[in-house]
Amino acid sequence: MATAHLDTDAHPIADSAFIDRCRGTLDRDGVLVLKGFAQRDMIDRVVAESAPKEAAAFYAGTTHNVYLTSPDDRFGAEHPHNRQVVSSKGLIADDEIPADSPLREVYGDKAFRAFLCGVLGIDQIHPYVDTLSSINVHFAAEGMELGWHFDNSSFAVTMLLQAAEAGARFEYVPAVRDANSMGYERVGEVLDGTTAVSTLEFEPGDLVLFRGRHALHRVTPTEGGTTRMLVVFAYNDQPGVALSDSAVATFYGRDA
Ligand SMILES: O=C(O)CCC(=O)C(=O)O
Ligand SMILES: [Fe+2]
Repeated sequence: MATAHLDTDAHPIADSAFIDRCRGTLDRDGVLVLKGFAQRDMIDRVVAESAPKEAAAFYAGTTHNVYLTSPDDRFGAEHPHNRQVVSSKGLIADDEIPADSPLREVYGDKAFRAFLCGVLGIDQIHPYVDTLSSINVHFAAEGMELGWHFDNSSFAVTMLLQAAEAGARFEYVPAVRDANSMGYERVGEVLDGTTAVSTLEFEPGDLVLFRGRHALHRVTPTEGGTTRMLVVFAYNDQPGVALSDSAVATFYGRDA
């Protein structure tokens, strides 16, 4: 039985035919959007509990390459491996999410997790064992953005909480990179703005599953005075995974 926060009439997450359809879409497109997945009152409540934490969010204020790795000094600064992009958005970590938040109910819900396993084609799904990574709320106030990047994880599960008035477009280019190729040529074209990019449309309450390890993606700067807010539900397909000390410092600005 899934939590009452989800619209399981529109999205019967325990129904195997529904799961198969979702999995087919994700396999084909690298992305799945389930419109109106969360009930409106849940989103309102989570926005109300999160908004006061925006000012205390962590804003890394650094640039990064699209691979989220250190520069490679075999290449120059203008090489696609080393070109730097800006990510200025902020976030709060799992330990800043209230114990009674509906986000915890959804994140931990057995039926929801079983649904994710089915759609992602994995046998197991586990939270992070550190106290920071599992549920994060991201904030992008006016002018803030998330620069072009590939994800480290093979899948991401997100839900928009509050949309910006304008801007804050999720743009992506599928299959830029694969297990054999870093995709330098395409990365260079995307960074130069000389190739077409797709925009993924989603609204508050929509569930988004995205395979971002090979798809280059970004969120353009927020326009207008309404902060874009998004929750990231982070899981692993293995038990016992924790962030490294250096990742804790980079992503959350904390000492381990
Ligand atoms: O903000 C979003 O919609 C995407 C976030 C994202 O790509 C990430 O956290 O890696
Ligand atoms: Fe990403």
